[in-house]
Amino acid sequence: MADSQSKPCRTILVTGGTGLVGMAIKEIAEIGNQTNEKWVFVSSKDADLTSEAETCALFEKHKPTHVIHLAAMVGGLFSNLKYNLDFWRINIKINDNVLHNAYKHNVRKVVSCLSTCIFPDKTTYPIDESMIHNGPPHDSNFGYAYAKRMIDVQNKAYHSQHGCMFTSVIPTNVFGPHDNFNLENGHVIPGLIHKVYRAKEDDTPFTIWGTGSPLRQFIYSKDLARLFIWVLHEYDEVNPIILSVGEEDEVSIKEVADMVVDAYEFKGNVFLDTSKSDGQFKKTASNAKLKSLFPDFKFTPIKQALKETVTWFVDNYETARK
Ligand code: NAP
Ligand code: GFB
Repeated sequence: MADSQSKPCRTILVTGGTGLVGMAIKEIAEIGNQTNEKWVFVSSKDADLTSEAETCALFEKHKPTHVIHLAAMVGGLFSNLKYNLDFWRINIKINDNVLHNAYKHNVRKVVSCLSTCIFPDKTTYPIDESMIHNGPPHDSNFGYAYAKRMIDVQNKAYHSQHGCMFTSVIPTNVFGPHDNFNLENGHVIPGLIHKVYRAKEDDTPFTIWGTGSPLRQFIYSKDLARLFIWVLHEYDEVNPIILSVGEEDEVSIKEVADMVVDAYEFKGNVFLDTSKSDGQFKKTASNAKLKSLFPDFKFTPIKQALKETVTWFVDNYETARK
């Protein structure tokens, strides 16, 4: 953070700065405490980024030299199944407004956020960075996936036409404090954490949706935050980089549900509701590029990260997004 004595030589604007990933970056950036950096975390209350005029005014106000672009319409499987059109339209508008204003305001570097769900559904595994545009994404989230893919197209176009350093990262499923724990539109881990909380409180069974067999690589928001800051400082390619735990750390939905049960020491009944969709079976990603560039990075073990997230949810139950 910049103190009042020294003039920061970098102003880093974080769009989506109040969400799961933004709050984790805020925490890690504060620990890093670099005096030549001023961090500005914004939400839709500061500017509705679907509006070109509000986006432009935000850039005029803060004059960022760097942008971490997180703002998006975000949701879990069941929200994506219902709102593919909204995911497409809202995210396309936000991304175009942010990237074009970064260009117009001479931003030196933008790091945007994609997701491993944007890769082709019919593919070989593990998926790597070269495969983004190789075929249609899973049908459940085609609106979100194509909107995110277009960030990569747009980054390449700004680079080829104007020489801009606009890049992107591709995280797997994220979880941690400040997540969206809403059961209708949130992701699986916050959903499981919320459902076990309720089952324990009400002495009712805990129900996992789907068969529990799909596989996922989960990344803790605080690990993702460390990697985002490393990308901002050290990674200078327009092509994206996958930010993921290794293939060996992929777990099934049932396994992660069992870990949540253990974190709560929940002793009640557990059911699978197989009438609910499983979504994409897997999207196993390779972290070989990350490991080659940042070999010493250590991921938090998933059980420890889940325990910390459960503790945060219980401690912040009244105010958590749910
Ligand atoms: P989140 O917790 O839902 O936060 C979304 C953020 O975007 C909030 O700060 C929100 O502000 C802001 N936002 C939404 N619509 C906006 C608008 N029209 N104008 C301005 N700001 C707006 O999401 P997240 O999980 O942190 O996701 C961050 C990024 O990571 C996204 O780009 C997402 O696609 C990507 N990602 C997430 C996951 C995951 O599992 N969560 C996985 C891979 C990639 P308000 O609070 O004011 O609405
Ligand atoms: O995190 P999630 O919603 O999304 O996980 P995806 C869905 C998987 O978890 C499915 C099972 O297999 C569900 O059947 N599941 C079990 C649950 N219980 C629950 C629950 O309580 N809530 C939820 N949500 N699922 C999303 C994409 O895919 O991944 C988005 O749709 C986004 O676009 C995100 O990119 C990272 O991993 O399937």
